[in-house]
Amino acid sequence: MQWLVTGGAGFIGTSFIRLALASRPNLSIVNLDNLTYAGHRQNLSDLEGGGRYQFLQGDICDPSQVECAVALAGGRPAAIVNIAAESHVDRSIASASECVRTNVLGTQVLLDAARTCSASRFLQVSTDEVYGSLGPTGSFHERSPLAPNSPYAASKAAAEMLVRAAVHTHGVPAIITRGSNNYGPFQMPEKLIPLAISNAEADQPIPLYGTGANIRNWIYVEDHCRGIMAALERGQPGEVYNLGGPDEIENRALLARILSLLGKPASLIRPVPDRPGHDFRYSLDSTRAHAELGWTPEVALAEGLARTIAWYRAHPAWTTQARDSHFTTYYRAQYPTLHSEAVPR
Ligand code: NAD
Ligand code: TDX
Repeated sequence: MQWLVTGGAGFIGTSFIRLALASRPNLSIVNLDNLTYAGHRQNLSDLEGGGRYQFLQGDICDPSQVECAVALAGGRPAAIVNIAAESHVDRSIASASECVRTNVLGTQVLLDAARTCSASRFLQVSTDEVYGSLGPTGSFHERSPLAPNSPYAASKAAAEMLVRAAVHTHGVPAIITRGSNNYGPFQMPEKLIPLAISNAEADQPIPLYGTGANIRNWIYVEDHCRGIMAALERGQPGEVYNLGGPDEIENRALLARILSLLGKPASLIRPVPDRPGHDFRYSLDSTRAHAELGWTPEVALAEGLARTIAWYRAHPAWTTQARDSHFTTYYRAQYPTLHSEAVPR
């Protein structure tokens, strides 16, 4: 059995490919990834040459490169799993065009390919951000209205609409999963948890947007990947499944916890201007995935944070190459008030 996975050199894609190959002995995977700043081929380089994993550098927006990937995956892959995206809300606020190109056009190109090659399944990895923002109570369920607030969230919602249209019009057997905030190994230090860990380890200030009262629903990346597998293998085409983590926490409390685990002072937390349009709270009701897919997240925040910190401590070279000169340019522009204080390495 062959699958085509996109974005496998990124954070979630790396974890997904490892999990899928480890748990399905007859599976082989082609990973199509164009290696943006967020893609790291070396994450999976130990799998190359082993006969079950092939890396192809290519753009999901380019139909001919997608065609090559489909051919490499045997011409009719059992599944196309679209994990590739421009995934960072702050970058989408600074400039939306790349996000729209990859997340919207790229999804359509892949849907066209799925239709042409008659792939048995198409899975679109989406996000809780398509629902917009919650107040202090309640949770989003799959029938909640979509009300995306950032350019990133809007591009992911647009991609979902194209998936829906492909199912409805062309009968593409596509499934959508909506995951909550992921954390774990291999996450780019532009995102809150790895940014906090890597800055704190270097005794550098950690930016906290606004009051820090915003709440996120955290899921350990391997739990999310098990959910994607469950939806792919047991989900119904045309359906949507929420994959929410077990814990919700305010950003300021999360940073305090991370600093305490690292043995670093809370004084490293530095309030910075709020993110424009900052969603207050996300919370997913995953009853459907529990009932219909038999999926439930297993890693609580305390355990997941301990594992994540241990991973970053064991892989300083990975963080150093992720925080390259491109990252430093981004960091200076994103946090001008912190930059005058220090530029973390
Ligand atoms: P990431 O930024 O770490 O990785 C994205 C990967 O996609 C990179 O390897 C990059 O090189 C690749 N890519 C980008 N543009 C491409 C293109 N045009 N062609 C081919 N490859 C391209 O992202 P992530 O955090 O691993 O997120 C993966 C997916 O999961 C995204 O679709 C995202 O919307 C979704 N998601 C993420 C989270 C989260 O908390 N990180 C939560 C829910 C859903
Ligand atoms: O420096 C920061 N300071 C800060 O307070 C950063 C980078 C973030 N934050 C806040 C903003 C959010 O409330 O922390 C929270 C988490 O921020 P991010 O890590 O940027 O994640 P978020 O914006 O919630 O989006 C993530 O979850 C949903 C992923 O990046 C998306 O790809 C996914 O779809």
